[in-house]
Amino acid sequence: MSTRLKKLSSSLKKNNLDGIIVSHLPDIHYLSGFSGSAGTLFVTRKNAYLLTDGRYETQAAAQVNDGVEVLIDRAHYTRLKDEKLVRKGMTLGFQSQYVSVAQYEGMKRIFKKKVKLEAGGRLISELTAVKTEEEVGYIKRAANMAARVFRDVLEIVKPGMRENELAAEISWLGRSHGSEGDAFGIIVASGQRSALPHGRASTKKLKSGELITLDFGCIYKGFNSDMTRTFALGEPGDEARKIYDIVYKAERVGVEQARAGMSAKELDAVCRDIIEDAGYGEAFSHSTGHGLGIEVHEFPGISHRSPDEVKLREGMVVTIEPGIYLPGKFGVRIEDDVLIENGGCRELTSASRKLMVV
Ligand SMILES: [Mn+2]
Repeated sequence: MSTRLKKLSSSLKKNNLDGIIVSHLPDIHYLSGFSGSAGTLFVTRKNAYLLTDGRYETQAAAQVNDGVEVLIDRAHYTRLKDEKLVRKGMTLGFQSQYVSVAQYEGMKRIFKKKVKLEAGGRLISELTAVKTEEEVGYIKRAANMAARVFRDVLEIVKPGMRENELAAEISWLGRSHGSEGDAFGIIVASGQRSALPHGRASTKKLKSGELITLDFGCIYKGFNSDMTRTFALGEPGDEARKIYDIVYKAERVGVEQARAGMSAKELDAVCRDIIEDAGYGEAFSHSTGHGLGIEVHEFPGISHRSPDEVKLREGMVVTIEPGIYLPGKFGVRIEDDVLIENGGCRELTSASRKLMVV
């Protein structure tokens, strides 16, 4: 068994589970090595089985890690029962946050009352949240690609270009620097659209004097980076500079303060307090950040709504991304990725975060 599977097995034991049914594809990839688009992974305290269909027979055999047995069958739960891998009296975890109602009803129908099903998704999200040195290296590499893309963008961006043309350039540049793809739908939000926290690139043309917010990420070995920069196309004016300074200060204080042992809620408050004290609390309408790794949004959320018991742990990679959005005017956000360490954090994003005027 791989180290990742061994860690999951020992947490099954701690949580009195005999096994766990993994349905979420990024988690299946992380745990088994299989990257296909259909599958179920069943992990017990000693073994792991990947169920997938005939389309993936060759790929699954080539990709799975040592100790994962591949079963080719379209009827995943029935096969688990028929092979007696799922047996009477077992207590099994499942990923309640990802399983559809139809899948859940299928599990109940096929396993009948013989098996007890418990929500166990937390076991996997806590496992993927803490990165190994090697995994941090992958995210760092993806973050470096994004930083290079940003430098390139500043060279080519000009008034008259459409937001979606710039998004296409970002995607192309990312891949040309080695990215496996876009980490998520690229955000290019210019002028008044920059007041939309999630303004996907549109057909709007960029104009001189506007602020432009870019939010995008690269992927290396399945691990994502996530970076936001707001820059100005020509002199943006005093109000924009003032708002930029507040967001910059909030982001920098967040990076200075982030460390293992602090709660996610405390880190959110460190950034939020700066923005509230400046009088823009209402204009910071989202949480401060999120875990980052095999998915762009992972456990833990860095939010004012995070439960007190969610603490930052050494080895977690999180984003810090405060913003201020003034509808009808403009918005500013700065986002960096950091590795949580004891006593502090290490920045993984290398792009300049001063206000760039191009
Ligand atoms: Mn983000």
